[in-house]
Amino acid sequence: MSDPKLIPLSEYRRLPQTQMIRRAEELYLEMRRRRTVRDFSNHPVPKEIIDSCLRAAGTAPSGANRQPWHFVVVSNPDVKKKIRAAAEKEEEAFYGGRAPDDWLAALAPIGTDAQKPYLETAPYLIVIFAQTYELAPHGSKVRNYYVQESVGIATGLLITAIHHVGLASLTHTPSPMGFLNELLARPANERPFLILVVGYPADDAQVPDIGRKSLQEIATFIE
Ligand code: IYR
Repeated sequence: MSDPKLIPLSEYRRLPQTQMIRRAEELYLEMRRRRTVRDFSNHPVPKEIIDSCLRAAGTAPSGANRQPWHFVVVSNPDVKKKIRAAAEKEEEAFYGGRAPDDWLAALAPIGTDAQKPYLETAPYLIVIFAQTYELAPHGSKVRNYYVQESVGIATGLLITAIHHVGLASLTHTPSPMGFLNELLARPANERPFLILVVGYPADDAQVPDIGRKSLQEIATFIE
């Protein structure tokens, strides 16, 4: 029989309904202002801000509470330069023929190409790794559960936290990105999930003129 240790839900705060409605709307209006940015300033960002955002990300729910994520925060210019060089090499192959035509057509409105200067300009690259398994003390593999989902949720919280503090981010997924294990000396049980580029937007930053689906398009209500 399982015998979990249960404790009271003491952190929960129940809010009056009027406040709930206001907070729901306010959060939506705030999140609506988030844009994925590709023009970054090199203006420094205090590390303690990144620490707190990572702590927020680490509160994410995860399969069997394994918390199968690891965040490598890169601010070292030499390491950023190496990541940029390796990522651009993959992107050149992607844009130069590896990507199918439909994928390139889908990216056209966003205007991306193989050049990734922001990987050096932005003060932080947060490289997110997914731990597909753990090693038990005697060395045998212990599998994790719902790893992609768990790390995706943690990444969503991180993006939200970064936006909440007034910074911009970019989700970057060079493909393949196995080079990140080698460059960052991460073990074989970790797979690169994505690179989150973090910093202030450049003063003259521009973003694609694209919109978001309406509530009617993204949700169905069965009452
Ligand atoms: N990784 C490439 C291609 C790319 C793919 C998708 I899907 C995007 O939404 C954006 C870019 C790049 O970073 O350019």
